[in-house]
Amino acid sequence: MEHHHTRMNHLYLSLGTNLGEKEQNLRRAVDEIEKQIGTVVSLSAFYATEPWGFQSANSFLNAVLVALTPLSPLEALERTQQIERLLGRTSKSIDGHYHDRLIDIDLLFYNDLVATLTTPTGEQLVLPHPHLLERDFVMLPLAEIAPELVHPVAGKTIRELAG
Ligand code: PH2
Ligand code: MG
Ligand code: MG
Repeated sequence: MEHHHTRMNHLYLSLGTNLGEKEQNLRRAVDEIEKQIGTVVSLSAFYATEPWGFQSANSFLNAVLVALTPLSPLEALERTQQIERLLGRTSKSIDGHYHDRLIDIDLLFYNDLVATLTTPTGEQLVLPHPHLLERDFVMLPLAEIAPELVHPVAGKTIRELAG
């Protein structure tokens, strides 16, 4: 019998929550990512962080993970958005105005892909995530699990960039 191997891709995701049972929200998100996207090969600690880019009384819990996935970037985005809805997220940021949320799952890197992709509904997916370098709530957990990862645009490692 012939064996067909699906090519596995390294997908880096950022998770954030600042409402409800935050630790449980992150754990449920990780479980669903395992079920719907692929094996989670590395997961950072959960970092308590202050809201960045908007005012809120509700502090965040953030984490970063790497999953091995057979999915394309747009398929993975569709699944992350489905998981956000499953976990109770009702609204998205509009024009860069952020708000409190039960769960946010963002795509950070897909292998070393540099691309802007358009979803069937006309949204844009930019990879690598265009704001990750300026955000400690992403860079610190990322430096924990992937210090040697080279940012394909900056051409430097996460360790160098987080320093
Ligand atoms: N997410 C944002 C905006 N601000 N701040 C923190 N601390 N953590 C986040 O996950 C976060 C944020 C946009 O999605
Ligand atoms: Mg986000
Ligand atoms: Mg998001």
